[in-house]
Amino acid sequence: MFGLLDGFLKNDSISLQKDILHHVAYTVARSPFSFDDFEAYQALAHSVRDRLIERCHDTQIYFNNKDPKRLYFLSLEYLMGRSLSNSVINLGIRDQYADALNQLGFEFEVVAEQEGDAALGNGGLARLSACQMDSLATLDYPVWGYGLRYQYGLFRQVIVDGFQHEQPDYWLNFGNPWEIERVHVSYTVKFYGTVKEELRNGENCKVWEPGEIVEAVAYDNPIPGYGTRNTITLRLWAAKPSDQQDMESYNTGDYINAVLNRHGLENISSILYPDDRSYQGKELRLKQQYFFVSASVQDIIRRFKDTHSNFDEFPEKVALQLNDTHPSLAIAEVMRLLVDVEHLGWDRAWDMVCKIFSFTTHTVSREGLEKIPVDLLSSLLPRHLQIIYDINFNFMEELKKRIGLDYDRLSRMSIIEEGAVKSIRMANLAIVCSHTVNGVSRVHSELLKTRLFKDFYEHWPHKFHYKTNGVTQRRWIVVSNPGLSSLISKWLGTEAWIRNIDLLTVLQEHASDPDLHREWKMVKKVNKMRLAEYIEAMSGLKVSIDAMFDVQTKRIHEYKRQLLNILGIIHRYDCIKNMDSKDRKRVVPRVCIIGGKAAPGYEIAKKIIKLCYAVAEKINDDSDIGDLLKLVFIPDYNVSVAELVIPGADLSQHLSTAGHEASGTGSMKFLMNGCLLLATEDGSTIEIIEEIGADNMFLFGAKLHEVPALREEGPSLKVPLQFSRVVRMIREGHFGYEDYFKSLCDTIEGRDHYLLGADFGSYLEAQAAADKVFVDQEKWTRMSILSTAGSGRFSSDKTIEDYAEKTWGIQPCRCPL
Ligand code: 26V
Repeated sequence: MFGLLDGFLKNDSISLQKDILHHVAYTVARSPFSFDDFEAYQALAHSVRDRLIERCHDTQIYFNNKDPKRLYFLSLEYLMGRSLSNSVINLGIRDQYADALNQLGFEFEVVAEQEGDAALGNGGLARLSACQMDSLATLDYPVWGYGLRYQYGLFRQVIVDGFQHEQPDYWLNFGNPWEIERVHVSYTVKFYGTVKEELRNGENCKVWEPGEIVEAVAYDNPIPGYGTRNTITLRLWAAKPSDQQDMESYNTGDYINAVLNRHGLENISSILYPDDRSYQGKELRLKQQYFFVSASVQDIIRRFKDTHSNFDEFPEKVALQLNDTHPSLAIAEVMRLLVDVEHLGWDRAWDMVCKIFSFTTHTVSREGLEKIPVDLLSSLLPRHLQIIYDINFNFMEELKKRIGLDYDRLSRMSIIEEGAVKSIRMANLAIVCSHTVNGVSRVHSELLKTRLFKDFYEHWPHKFHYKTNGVTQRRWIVVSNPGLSSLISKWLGTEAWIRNIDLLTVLQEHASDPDLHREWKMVKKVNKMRLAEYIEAMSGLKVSIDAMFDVQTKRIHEYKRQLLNILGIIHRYDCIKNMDSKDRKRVVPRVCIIGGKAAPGYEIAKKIIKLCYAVAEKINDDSDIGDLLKLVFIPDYNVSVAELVIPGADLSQHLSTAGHEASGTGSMKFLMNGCLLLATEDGSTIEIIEEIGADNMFLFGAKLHEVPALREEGPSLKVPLQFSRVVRMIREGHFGYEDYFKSLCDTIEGRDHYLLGADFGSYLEAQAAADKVFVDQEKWTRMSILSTAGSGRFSSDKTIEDYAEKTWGIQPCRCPL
């Protein structure tokens, strides 16, 4: 049948116009003679969707015929942002669509602006998953992504009087043309109940009789690769009431209550947890994790069994990637299905588990490691608790043989943590059962070996690998910075860098070419104008595009030290105020831009946002200061706002206290866009230095090995006078709200765990160095070109090739064009 349709969807501008009008009339149900921008977006999206479906289908048929080893990427979070521009660019038909829309009286950019963000994740980990999916598709790997279809994405940040308020993001309100509902792809997921032992065929079997059953329904989101027909699938699960669950209630005649009771079950996939710091042992969160994992594993086993009559080849055909510990229950679920349902026997199942799982951790600190209270697991998933106990028992026995009765070590490595609240250490479970463990930058991977998982590294050195995160140049240059994209293609004489990022280094040869400089500065100027317009529309503040646009956008965390940035801005303000008019002429004008969300329960982070507003109000209203300094907080920072902000930045700040940022991927996006970095030597910055050289950026702050001694000194540490002065200004009410900000000041003048005082001096020096270079525009532009030219190592294409070869053992499987 599909053969008949082959070639049916044409991509010339006339066919696309017809197609859009067809969708206006029959999908959106509006008159093709009169529709607005949003309706045009809907019709356009459906037209693109048709093409995605075609390719998705071909890709799956091809994969099924070839039956390669597949990767299954398990992540509880994906920050996809918008899909329209990315899809048409990857499909290679953006210009044709732009033409078609033009003919219909619409502008592509305006129509694309109608789309809302898909924000099914918190921050770094979630956006990384999205970048990696783009690379996996582009590089033709046979992959399925799995996740949860939250009905409410990450909260919308609304600022009222400088305070953050959270509003629900009911993103499905306006429909979602990018997903395909698969009503027939569904699995039952069980919760609660008891485990009984039964004798079957002379063998003792565990039978789990659940107390609750929920249905998981698949929603497929096509992910098109660039320059390939391959389009892979991100399958997200939604919870629906299960008919099985209600049978009994219906039979007892309580029809009304039986129907009403169904609704609660949908809540499992309803809300994304917005705190990316602490695990609170919440039952709903655990339910979400298991729900998503169980449906995914059932789907994976079903797909394998479609083409295999036994499990002999399972480890050769299946790789399961754990994106942090959140999906680690997949380990116990695979064991349960293989042992209890497929009756493979424990040893054989265990052997397979050890061959298929790999684990990436995105966390630096011990406090950031996920733990599940045993009591909770025992009530929600009694059979899985047994399985985890059994895995741990075997592991402990094996360990004793190797290290003897070193009880301290045994208890540190145990999957079970004894203590006031007996818990499962999910990272230990993931390490014990995975063949490969990695961090997300080199220094992070080293820290895992020397600190966080030292015992495990000593036991299994071969399991520990090193990976560096990356971001996709398709989204972060081609989609978000079309001006720069064309410029790069022009100077390289090819668009091949969009698939082969190594080519970017050719820009180095032109780094001093005055023609390139002129064009490069022009692109930046246009991007800054776009950003300035956004700032004015959003806040009413007019900013000068001749000023240096200095940006810090990321989740608000104490360790990311937005507070250090604000203190630096207060210092700058204070200096300008005290200058005479002659000196003021030498000041480099700045527009300081800060953006990011604070977790709803994170009081200090919320105070930092309020402080930013308070300081901004003072500075921006001060006629004495004019264009020399402006401060603006961009509310509701998300993927599409990032696409606007990053290309317009001159300087970006990455200020984490050394040893706290596992990697950091924002810096890579800024780097690709020719933005200079002001940063500490932490996470991926260390590798960025290796690529572009320390003299191409502004580095400051304590290094990793210096941090412990500085912390040791505590409040007795000598801090610069300027630091005490700016903190005093806050305390004394220069920006109002002195009572509210008192605790903020206390944290940095007390224990100062994140070393703001210790790093303040060198931070100001780095800022001064940035000012100095900005005056020398030729030097600045050269550094900017070299930043882009050196960003190739941080393409997620590189990361994915590395994982494919060294961790997953998968090969490209390219669907013929
Ligand atoms: C933790 C929690 C805990 C409570 C429930 C919700 C939730 C969601 C996520 C997390 C873990 C967040 C970890 C994370 O995003 N890490 C970041 O990962 C980036 C990609 O590897 C990396 O660049 C950042 O340095 C790292 O902080």
